[in-house]
Amino acid sequence: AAADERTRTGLSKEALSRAFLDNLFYLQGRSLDVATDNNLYQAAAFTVRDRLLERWIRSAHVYKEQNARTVCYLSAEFLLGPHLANNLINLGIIEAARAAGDELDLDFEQILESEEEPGLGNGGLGRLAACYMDSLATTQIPAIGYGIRYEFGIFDQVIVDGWQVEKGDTWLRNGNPWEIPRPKLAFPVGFGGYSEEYADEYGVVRHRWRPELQINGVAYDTPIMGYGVNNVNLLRLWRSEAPESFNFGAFNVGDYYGAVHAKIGAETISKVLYPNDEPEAGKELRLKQQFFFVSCSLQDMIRLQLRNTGTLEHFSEKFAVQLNDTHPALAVAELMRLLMDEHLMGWEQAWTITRNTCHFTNHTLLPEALETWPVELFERLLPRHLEIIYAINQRFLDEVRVRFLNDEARVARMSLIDEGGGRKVRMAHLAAVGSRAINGVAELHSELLKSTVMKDFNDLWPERFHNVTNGVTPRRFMVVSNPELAALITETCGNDRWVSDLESLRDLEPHAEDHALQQRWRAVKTNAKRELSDWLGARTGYAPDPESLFDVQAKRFHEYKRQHLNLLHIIWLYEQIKQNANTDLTPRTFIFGGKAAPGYFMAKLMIKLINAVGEVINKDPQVNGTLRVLFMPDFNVKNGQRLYPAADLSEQISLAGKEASGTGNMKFSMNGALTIGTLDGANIEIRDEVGHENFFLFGMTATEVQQRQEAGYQPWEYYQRNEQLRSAIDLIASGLFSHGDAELFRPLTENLIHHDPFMVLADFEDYRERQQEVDRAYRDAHHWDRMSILNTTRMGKFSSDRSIRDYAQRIWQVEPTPVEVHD
Ligand code: 26Q
Repeated sequence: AAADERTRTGLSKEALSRAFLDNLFYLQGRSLDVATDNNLYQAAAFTVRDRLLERWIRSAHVYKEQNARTVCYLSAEFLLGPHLANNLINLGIIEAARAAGDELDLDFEQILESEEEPGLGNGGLGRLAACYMDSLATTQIPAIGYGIRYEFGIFDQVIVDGWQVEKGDTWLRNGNPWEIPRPKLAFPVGFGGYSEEYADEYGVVRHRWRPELQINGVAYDTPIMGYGVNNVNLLRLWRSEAPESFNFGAFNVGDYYGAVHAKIGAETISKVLYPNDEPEAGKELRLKQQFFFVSCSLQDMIRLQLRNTGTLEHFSEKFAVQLNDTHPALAVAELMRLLMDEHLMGWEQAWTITRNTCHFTNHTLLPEALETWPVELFERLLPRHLEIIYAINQRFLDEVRVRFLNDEARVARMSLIDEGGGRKVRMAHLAAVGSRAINGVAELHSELLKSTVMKDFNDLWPERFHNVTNGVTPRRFMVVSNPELAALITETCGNDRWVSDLESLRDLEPHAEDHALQQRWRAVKTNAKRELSDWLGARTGYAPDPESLFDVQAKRFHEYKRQHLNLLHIIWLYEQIKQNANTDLTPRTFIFGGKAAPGYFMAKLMIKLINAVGEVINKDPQVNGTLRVLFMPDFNVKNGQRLYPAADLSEQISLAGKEASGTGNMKFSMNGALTIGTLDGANIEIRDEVGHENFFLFGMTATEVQQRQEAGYQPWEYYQRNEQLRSAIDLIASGLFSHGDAELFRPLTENLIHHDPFMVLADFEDYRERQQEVDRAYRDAHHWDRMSILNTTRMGKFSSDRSIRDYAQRIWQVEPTPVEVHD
């Protein structure tokens, strides 16, 4: 017991409560009676952090001793969400902490609520990186996440008059108790200047880069705790700063304002996260950000390797770099430069190391989302890297010419440089050429990757292509967000093994028929719906009926995700009610959530239309509560955690072939929502796992989509032929939802009728029919509950633990390194 009494490490209720009061007093300068919510939160966070630190040091020590290969996950985004509850769960002390809070008469939930979430990502890709950090620690794989410490993360969304308005995110304003700044751990990063040749002491011709400008990247470390293990991994985010010397230099020549200006320029690099889907995404600052964090991260890895072994010869045996999309693809060129120019290695050896170190994950097939950068910009910002890219390209294209004789068209297609209309560097090609393995994020996506955007590469190197289906962490998305469901599952299983072995939920399957369990399952769901209803009521003025079917679509706004398909169906239902007051409908609450990129006009118009339709329907006495349409403002990790437990139906309705995987689909299903969805991304695999009879399928397949497109798709024909579809579109165009303004939504309706690039009209009828089946199915409570239970129990495959084990075995060739903690 004595060991457990230690103030900074003890896990008992008493130790926690003593540590909490200590931290409140000595770190916040407050006693309980005058503490603010933020004081209480900070004290709690430091109490938990203290307990992570000893395990963290221990892990670092064991990893070094065992000399294990370290996975370095390079990502421009980590969408972490709140830490406190998650760390309490992973440490296994949430109950002790709650009890300590109760004894001090504190509102535990309120303290958890006070945390500002680090929103350092846009959506799926950033959240995936965060789930993978959790699973890497939980599966005991030594790993470092490398990224950017954005001062401003993804914007906060507020809705004003139905429109999205962006507010700056100020997550750091109250300080961040989870990070540890490492001011001494900093690396210089160059920009601009020129590249020169010189002869070394042996007369060997070498290259060096003379940058015009240097800035510093400073490390900020956040410990990432595994669940039920002592492993703690590292998330190392870089903040940009002006080097001290730079300022003094300017002072000496008397250019005070010049020095201040340079300082601001340097600090701008890590200032703000770029939203995706921006029309002008090819911004210079974005390329600077990418190079900045890639260079710092590789320099850090090289430092570690030299410290541990004194040589870089075995670098690729000690580090596996995973490139999260092309955002860190510059790693290929920068690792080559560091090895050759800074560490004097020859080309062949450097190339072998680079190729054995890097691995590349692709997250999209949308042509407009494939990154390219103007050669001119490269020349100006990264002249030496452009040289290296040219040299890689030359060798690579020679290889292509040998394999495919007299096929210059293929050579042009595969080149790292797009020569058509303004020369551009193709980042996906750079990543592919420099990587040992290339993977997509769901079966269908990986197949399409091989047959479309990466076809030529698959012809050349088929053995490099893999699929690793995405997953999400059941810790955050079940245990943290849905504690009542977690408790019911644990009680029914007789243990909580499922939390780190999600496949074991299959043991519950026989209970799906059990009426007593079904009833408790439904009660848990209804409670979650009631909580969400209260929350929405306080924020939007409408508190939906928890007995109604909660139908939820929550994800970034994009035309390919087809929020407007959902909306057309709602309008169609509304018309049914208007035409016949006795229409027999299951009461439904439609809930939307999601942000639109600030410059994406259509996406913002879709948000406005949802709010406009909601305003009319929710106020119409004839609807009489049967239909409700709500928009949850500011969908982020925290708000998602309120949504997933409360959903009955999950909308996964993207046009087949467009959604690489989706991960929200998994979060909903784990929490017992049924899915209405297309055969797209991971939906296909989810349906195969949960059983076709427990999934509402509609729409064209990816192959049918392609055929229809090739045959010349005419949305106008659907509009003319389908009277109900036409009247729904016409209702929008009439101005009914815009106070008579027939112009407001015209860009949307005209686009649907005449272009409809994501084939909303083609899939409408099938979608409507499947929604009718949903309506009927919900009336049979026993049957619905059974399907709901089976959706949860069959989700084992979609734990990110499984994804990480796939990467570990098939891509990285790494083994778990358990960490013991001794008192
Ligand atoms: C690129 C250039 C300039 C500025 C921004 C960007 C940028 C930033 C973020 C481009 C794309 C993203 C994010 C993409 C993303 O989230 N993709 C999603 O990844 C998920 C995880 O694999 C998949 O489940 C989704 O299907 C996919 O859309």
